[in-house]
Amino acid sequence: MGIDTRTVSRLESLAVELPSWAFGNSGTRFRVFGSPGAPRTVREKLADAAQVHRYTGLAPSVALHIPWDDVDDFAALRAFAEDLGIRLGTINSNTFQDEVFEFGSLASRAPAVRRTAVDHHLRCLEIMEETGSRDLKIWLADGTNYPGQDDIRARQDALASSLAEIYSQLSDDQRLVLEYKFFEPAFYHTDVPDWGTACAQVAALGERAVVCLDTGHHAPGTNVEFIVAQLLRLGKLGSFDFNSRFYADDDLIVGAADPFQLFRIMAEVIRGGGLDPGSDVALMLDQCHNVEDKIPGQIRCPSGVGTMEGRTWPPRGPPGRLHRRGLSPEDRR
Ligand SMILES: [Mn+2]
Repeated sequence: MGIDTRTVSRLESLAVELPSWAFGNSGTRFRVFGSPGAPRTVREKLADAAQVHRYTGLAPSVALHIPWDDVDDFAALRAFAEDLGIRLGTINSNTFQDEVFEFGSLASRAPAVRRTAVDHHLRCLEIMEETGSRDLKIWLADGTNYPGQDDIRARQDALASSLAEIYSQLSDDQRLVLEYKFFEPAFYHTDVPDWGTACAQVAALGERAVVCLDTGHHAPGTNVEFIVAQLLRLGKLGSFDFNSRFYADDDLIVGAADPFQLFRIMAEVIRGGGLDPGSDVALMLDQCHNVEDKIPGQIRCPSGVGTMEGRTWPPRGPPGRLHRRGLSPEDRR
């Protein structure tokens, strides 16, 4: 089967957003390991991301995480990024590390907690005006650990009213993107556990509210490409967070665990028009590079997605320390 010209033009316009947090020091839930040259500031993260784009031509934008990437002057940060040949992309909110959110944020039934969580998102919308970002991405750690710990139905109503207030403040060219994950950190119920719940919540908001599908956020054995097909069919597939997993939310390099799954997913994206000119489906990486170097790790991914029309696996990219780790004591520093 030959590659037709439409495929070539699709590949030419392919763009995969990088997450700023993939460049910083990372680790497991037990320890964060430092690596030499890890960026200390958001500007250094942007410089690393620009390096990935320089090598691949596929990663022209960077997603920011608030408050991790908060700065005093976002207009200056935007200019800094543009000088590097990239732009600022999706703004990711964070309501999972502050004391006040111990028992939930947007889905909390405590009005004061919900107020704080909604205000954080309104601050993110202000930032988006300065960064020129289109998407506000929301992933919530909200949930419970035990049956009866809280009213799971009332929490859906609380979530709906929180999202409605945030959505009402979007400008015409902005989108609210709701990301689901089936468990963790909550282990009994999660307030946005699956595509159906995310879809029901955003459908109630309006056209500019869509779903983010993180490829690592499903139960083992889930047919992810079916979800892709269904969300595209409903006009609700807003964006991807690409990564891969063997067990749970492993955040490994996309396609590493099951390259053929990535092929099946991209086949449905293409069949559903998700890569057509003017499509609104945003592709992003959401990975954690713990054993591989971070810049080469990111370089491997966009090129991996870009070569899934059946050519090369593993994708080509500058070699990292992937195969040298553990051999030399210096590598352990
Ligand atoms: Mn994600």
